[in-house]
Amino acid sequence: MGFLMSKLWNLFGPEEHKVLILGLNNAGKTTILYKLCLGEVIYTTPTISCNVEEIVFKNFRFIMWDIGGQESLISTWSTYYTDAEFVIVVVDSSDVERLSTITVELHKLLSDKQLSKVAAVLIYANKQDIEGSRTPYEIMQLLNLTSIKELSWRVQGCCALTGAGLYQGLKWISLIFKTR
Ligand code: G3D
Repeated sequence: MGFLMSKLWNLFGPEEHKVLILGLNNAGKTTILYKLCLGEVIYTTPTISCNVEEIVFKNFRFIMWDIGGQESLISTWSTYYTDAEFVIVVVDSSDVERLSTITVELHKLLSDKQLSKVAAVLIYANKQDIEGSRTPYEIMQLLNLTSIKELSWRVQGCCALTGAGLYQGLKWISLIFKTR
């Protein structure tokens, strides 16, 4: 009976999709992940390898992989790419100095053949609450997103501490999967 139920759940339950959350350390990746799944801000420590959580939203089951973003870990990102269907890149909009680093890493990862199943990328322009942060439009320009023609992208301004903007991003992800 249990086996039958699990088969039926697989057939009619929420579709499962692997989503990668990438970005430099301190961008707010882990804060976003736990704000989305628990609705609260948790005390974060630097992610050494990854945090994996499940978020069920609008009949989709997103398995979210929050990958460590310290410089020494960036070279390990590709070990998580297998079967990924969606990429979220989190940018600290107040950290102007490192925007060029994340621009290089973003374009590098989007040209990786292992991510061929990825049809769209969401950029969370995080920390919009900090004075002097770049706006989502400025982030779009600085990341040179208009040069990306092969897949859909969207910049969503957000503040992980209050949750502002996070669900709009999640809604866009579910729309992408609905229209595939
Ligand atoms: P990471 O997982 O990308 O490395 P974290 O980043 O989620 O660990 O967040 C790094 C720090 O940024 C944390 O502060 C966290 O509270 C803060 N932070 C995350 N999102 C926001 C935001 O939208 N606005 C502001 N002002 N701060 C944010 P600490 O002090 O714990 O290092």
